[in-house]
Amino acid sequence: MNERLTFTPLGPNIGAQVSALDLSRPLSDTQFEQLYHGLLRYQVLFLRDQPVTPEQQRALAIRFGDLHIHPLYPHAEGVKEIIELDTHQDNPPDNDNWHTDVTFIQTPPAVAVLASKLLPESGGDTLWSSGIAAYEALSGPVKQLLSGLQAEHDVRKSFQEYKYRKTEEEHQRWQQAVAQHPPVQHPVIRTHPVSERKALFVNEGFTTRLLGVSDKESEALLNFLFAHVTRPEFQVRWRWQPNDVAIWDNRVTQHYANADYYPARRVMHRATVLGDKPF
Ligand SMILES: O=C(O)CCC(=O)C(=O)O
Ligand SMILES: [Fe+2]
Repeated sequence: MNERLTFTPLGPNIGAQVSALDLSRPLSDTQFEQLYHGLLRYQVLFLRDQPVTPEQQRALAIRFGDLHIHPLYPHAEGVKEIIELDTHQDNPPDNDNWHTDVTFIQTPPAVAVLASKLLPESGGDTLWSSGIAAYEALSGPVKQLLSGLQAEHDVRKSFQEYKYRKTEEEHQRWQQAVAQHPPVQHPVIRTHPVSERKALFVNEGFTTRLLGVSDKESEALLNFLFAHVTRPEFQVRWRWQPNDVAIWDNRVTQHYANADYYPARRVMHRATVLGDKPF
């Protein structure tokens, strides 16, 4: 059997479409190796026509490592490792900012697998930006300055209290999540543990401040970096069709879920693979 996967790059810096793979079946070791290699190289991979069940999505994601269970997002029925992002009239999206998933924990996710289940007629694209390309585009002196810095990441920056007051139970869940997730510190520039490539690792979603500098310096530098990662040169934009799957390397990318379709409904399923402590 021919097990060669085909990767079609979607741009020079980030993104490739993968063909000749059926994600509903267990991947062979050869297939998984090629997929993982492709992920390291392209940072985000896209596959069309993959109507995976939550169980199949979990089985695929777990090949990459242990799965994270989100403290706040609801999960797909019967599968607690699959987040259900169901945005509608009473639940507006909250991923419409540039972020890297779950950087508010000591070991942020290495990989995420996202499947489109129900889409608006148009809109709802997702954009990814390469932290590697963003880092490489910086000048030498700025790279050097940032390389010595640590940043604080806080769950409360994206999951703001006012949004979690619909019921007493919801508010309690929020309070518990916050109590269990005190702010953490990560390097501003991280090194990929496998490819050893360097990437910018601050994100507007969760990064609150740079440590060891003044508040004004922190604010100015972070604002520059948050704007820098949004440059189209570092990005790929995906127009979803039903049953697409995106797999991204969450160690070196950030993404933005475009919220231009509201109040139409959009349903996505995400599996999140735990990673290592960034260095
Ligand atoms: O719904 C999307 O397109 C992406 C949502 C998101 O930020 C995520 O799944 O991590
Ligand atoms: Fe996300």
